[in-house]
Amino acid sequence: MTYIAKPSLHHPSLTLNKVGYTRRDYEGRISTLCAGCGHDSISAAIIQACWELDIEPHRVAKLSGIGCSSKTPDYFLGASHGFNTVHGRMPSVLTGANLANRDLLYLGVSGDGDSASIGLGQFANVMRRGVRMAYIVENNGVYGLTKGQFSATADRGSKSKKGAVNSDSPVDLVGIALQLGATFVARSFSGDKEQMVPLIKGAMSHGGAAFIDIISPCVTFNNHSGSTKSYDYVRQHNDAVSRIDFITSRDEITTTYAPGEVIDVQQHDGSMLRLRKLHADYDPTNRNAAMSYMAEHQARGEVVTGLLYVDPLATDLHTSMNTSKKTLNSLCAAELCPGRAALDKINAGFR
Ligand SMILES: Cc1ncc(C[n+]2csc(CCOP(=O)(O)OP(=O)(O)O)c2C)c(N)n1
Ligand code: SF4
Ligand SMILES: [Mg+2]
Repeated sequence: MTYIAKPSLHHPSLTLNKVGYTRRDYEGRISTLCAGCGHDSISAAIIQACWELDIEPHRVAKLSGIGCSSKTPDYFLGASHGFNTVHGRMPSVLTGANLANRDLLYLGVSGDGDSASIGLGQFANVMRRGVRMAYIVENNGVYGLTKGQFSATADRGSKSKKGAVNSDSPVDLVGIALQLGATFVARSFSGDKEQMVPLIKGAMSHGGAAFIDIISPCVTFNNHSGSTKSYDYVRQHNDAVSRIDFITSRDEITTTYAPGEVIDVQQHDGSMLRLRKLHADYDPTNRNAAMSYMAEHQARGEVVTGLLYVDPLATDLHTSMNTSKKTLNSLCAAELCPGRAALDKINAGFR
């Protein structure tokens, strides 16, 4: 419960990362979510990823909308910047914050209702603009917080806990992100921490818009037979395209897999995504091939997980807008004012 404070004292033998923090320093308050909710497993993976990446907590800004999923930033990275926005409006607030301060690492956390229902327009625009961020949707196919109505990602024909059948076609956020130009697109499952942690590390080190759709079962309203977002369904239909390792530029890079089975993708910051292919025909650097692969496998009822697409040379909104390299609050008056001659020229252009 949030009113029970976690003890701030750490055991002196806890391991420190390279910037001097224990894993506990990346935790937040005690979760108020239902026991067994997939969202808590995602919070644990975010904590692990940020600790292993040696990120100083004050360098992260976590933003969310409204929903059980959007409550979770309270439960991790308690020493980071945070902003809980209006339902479905997290992407525009994140975009503004990012443009004002390009030095922070932006982590957007949202739900399928927040991003695919009310917030679909904002989701689409933040992806097509290439805002540098790691955007995670904790996808359970329902509005968990408001008691289990179908969300826009619920599959046609899937059943609610009370037996109602969903007759609408689902919104596929992975397909939209791929189509609109996101440069790192992945899908994972909250029950697979081994897959989630390197994906989150890769997304947080990526140079552009990184999106991870994480199927995250709602144990209270959407974990029955008839749901396609339940623990049992995803375990039975999960088809991983690759197993991923994340290697920071500081680590020694060694090859541990047999040649021919491994693809190394180096990101702009020097970090390496090492993919052990499970499907020989899968190429995560080909956007069109990724889109048709996803469509084919989805039609067979498979939930494809792993790193689906990455553009290692991705650039972001700052590059396309040619913005100042400095954060807005560090620009002085002389840098903000172009000078009398330049202003006269601009004014003359309006006459
Ligand atoms: C503008 C607005 N409309 C509706 C609501 C009611 N509401 C709160 S959370 C929510 C859905 C949340 O679903 P999702 O994003 O999937 O999160 P989950 O709880 O499933 O993690 C809705 C409809 C609201 N808070 N604000
Ligand atoms: S209602 Fe569902 S989504 Fe919300 S905390 Fe409970 S299990 Fe998680
Ligand atoms: Mg939901």
